[in-house]
Amino acid sequence: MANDIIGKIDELRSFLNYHNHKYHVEDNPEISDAQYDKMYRELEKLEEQRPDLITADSPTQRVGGKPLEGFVKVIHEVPMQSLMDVFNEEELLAFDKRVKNAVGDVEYVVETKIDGLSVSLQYNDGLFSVGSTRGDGLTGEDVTLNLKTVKSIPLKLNRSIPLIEVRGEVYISKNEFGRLNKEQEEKGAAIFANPRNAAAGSLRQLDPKIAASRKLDILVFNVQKIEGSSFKTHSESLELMKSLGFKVVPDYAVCGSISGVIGVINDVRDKRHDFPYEIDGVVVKVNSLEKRNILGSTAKAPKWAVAFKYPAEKKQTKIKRIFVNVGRTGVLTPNAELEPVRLAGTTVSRATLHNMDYINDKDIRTGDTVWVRKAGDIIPEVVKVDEERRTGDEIPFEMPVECPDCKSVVIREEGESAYRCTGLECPAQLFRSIVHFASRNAMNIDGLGPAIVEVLLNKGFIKSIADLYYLEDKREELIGIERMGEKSVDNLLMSIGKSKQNSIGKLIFGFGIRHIGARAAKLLEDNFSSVDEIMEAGKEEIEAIDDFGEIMAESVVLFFKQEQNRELLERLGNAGVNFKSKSKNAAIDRRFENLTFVLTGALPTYSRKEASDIVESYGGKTSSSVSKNTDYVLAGEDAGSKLDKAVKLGVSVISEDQFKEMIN
Ligand code: 0OX
Repeated sequence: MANDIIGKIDELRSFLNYHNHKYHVEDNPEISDAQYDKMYRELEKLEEQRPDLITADSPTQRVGGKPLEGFVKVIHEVPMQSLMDVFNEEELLAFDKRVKNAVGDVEYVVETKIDGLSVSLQYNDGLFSVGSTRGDGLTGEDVTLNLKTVKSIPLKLNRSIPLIEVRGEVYISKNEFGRLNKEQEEKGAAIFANPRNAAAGSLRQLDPKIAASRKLDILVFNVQKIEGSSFKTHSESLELMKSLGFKVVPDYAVCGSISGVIGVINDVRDKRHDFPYEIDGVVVKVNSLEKRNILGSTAKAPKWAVAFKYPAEKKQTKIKRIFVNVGRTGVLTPNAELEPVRLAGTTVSRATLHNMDYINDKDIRTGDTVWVRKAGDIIPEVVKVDEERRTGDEIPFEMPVECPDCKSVVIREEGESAYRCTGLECPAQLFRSIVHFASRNAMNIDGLGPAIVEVLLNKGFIKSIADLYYLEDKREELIGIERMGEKSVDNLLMSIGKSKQNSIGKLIFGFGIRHIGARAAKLLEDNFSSVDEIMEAGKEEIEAIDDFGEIMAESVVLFFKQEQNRELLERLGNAGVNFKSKSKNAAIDRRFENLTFVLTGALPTYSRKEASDIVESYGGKTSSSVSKNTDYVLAGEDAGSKLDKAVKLGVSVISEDQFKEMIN
C-alpha cells in the first residue's frame, strides 16, 4: 500500500511534468486544461495524505511559502556580461572585421533579442536550486521562489547532470501585459509603462503569489557553467538545453557569413512586431567556443557578440482632428485623432500632443501630415510635421475657452504651460478625482478602479468622494448592477471600510489638492496633529514647513477654505474616516536632522522616492547634486558622475544595506 502511493505520486508527477512541458515549453498541448487539473488535484490529495513525500520539484510546489522579507544577494561565479550595441550595418561590419582579424572566418548564430530581464538558473543533479537576477552582472538577487512560478522553467531536468547554470530572459507577453494593465487600471493601481517594467516589477515581488498571477515566461540562450557534459559550439549548447527541457530562443539562425547575418536581421526587422513578446533587436554571436575564448572580453562585454538594435518605428499619417481631454486636476491635454496607421504592431488612431507649448513649438495643425512614433514603444506621440506636404488648408489649433466636459471657463495661469478647467463640479474631474482618491498611493481601495467608479457615477450611487463611505446603506441595490456580484460588493464595501483607518497623509494626497503630492501630504501629516488643525491653519503656518513654498501653502489654504470641501470633510468625519495624524503624534525620530543625502543609481530594493521619503521622515534633506555640503551619497547600480564627484570630494558613499543599517 505504502509503495502503491509512492508509485502513484511518481507517476502523476511525471505525467504532469510531461504535459506542463508540452503546454508551456513546446506550445503544443496534448491534453485539455481540465484533464491536467484533474490529475493535479489527485496529486495534491495524495500529497496531503503523505506530506513527508512532498519534494521541491513536485508540480504542486511552484507557488509556495510565505512572502519574503527581502531578497538575498547571489554572487555570479560566471559574470552575466552585457552586450555591446550596434545600430547600423556599418557598425556591424566593423564588428565582423574585428572578429575576422583575430580569429579568421567564423560562423555566427543570430538570435532575437528579447526585451525582458536577464536571469540565471542553476540546477544541481538535475534539480532547480537557485534562480537569480542579473543585478550588476557580478551580484544579483535570489528570486528562486518567483522563478519557480514560471511554468516554462523546469523544476527537474529530463536528464540528471551534476551541474548546469543557464542564462535566459524572463518576459511578459504582449497579451498578458495588456491583460495585466487592464486589471491594474480596474484596481486603481499603477499602470506599467512597458512589458519589460511589468516583468521586472513582477520578479521583484516579495510575495510569490503575486509573481504567479502575472504569467511570466522565459527563453534561455546561454550555458553559463556545466559539469558532466560538454559542447564545442553555441548552437550545440542551445540544442543541449532544449534536450534537457528548457525553453530555448526559437528560430535561431546559424550563418556562414556576415551577409547571411544581415539577411536575418532584415527578415526579423520586417516581422519584429508579430512576435508574441517585445524584441528590441537581434544578438549576433560567434558560434565556435574555441574562437570565443581567443576573442575574450572587455571589462563588461564579450568581444564575440553584439546586439543589433532596431530604431523605434516612425510612420507618416494625417491629423484628422485635435481634441482635448480633461484630467483629474482639470488640465486640458490636447490629442490628435489620426488617420489609422499600423505602427510597431498595432493600429494607431490617436496620439498625444502633450500641451500647447508642444503644439506651438512644432507648429502642429489639423490636417497636417505628421510623423508618429511610440514613446518607449507603447504610447504614440506626434514627433514632427512634414511641412513639405502642407497644402495651405491646415488649421492652427487653439485651446477651447470653455471646458469640453462642463463648459466652465478655461484659464492658463502665468508661468504654467497647462490650461485648466476652473469648474469644481466638472464631471470629468469628478470621475478622475475619485479614481485618484481610490488609487494605491492615496486611499488604496482595492476593487475601486476606473470601471467601477464609472458605473457608480453613471448609476447615481455617488456624486462625491464622501458618498463612498455611505455606500453600505445601498448594499442590496448595488448587488446585481453591472459587474457587481454579492461577493464583489462585499469586498468593495470592506476595502472602503478598511480605508477609514488610513493615515491622514494618504487622505490628503487623495484629495488631489493642486501642488500637493504624496510627499507634501505626508509633510502635512508630520507637522499637524489632525485634519482639523490643518483646516484651521493659516498660510504662514503651513509655509513654515520645510520644503513648503508659498504656492503650495496657498493651495492648501484655498482647498480647506472652500465651502464645498468643508462639507466633504464633515461627511467624511461623520462616516468615521480617520482625521488624526499618526506621525505627528508619534515620538519623532530626527536622526538625520542637518544631514544632506544625494541619491544616485538604481538601488536594489528602494525606489529613489522611497529612499528620499525615509531620509525626510527622519528630518534629513535630499539634494540632486553632490557638493562639499553633502553628507552622504547613497549609491546604487550604474551610479555615474555623482559617485565620481563624491569620491573626489571625499564625501561618504554608502550602499543601500549601509543605509538600512543607519535606519535599523
Ligand atoms: C536576449 C539575449 C541577451 C550571453 C552572453 C553575453 C550575451 N535578450 O534575448 N543576451 C544574450 O547573450 C548574452 N542573448 C540573448 N538572446
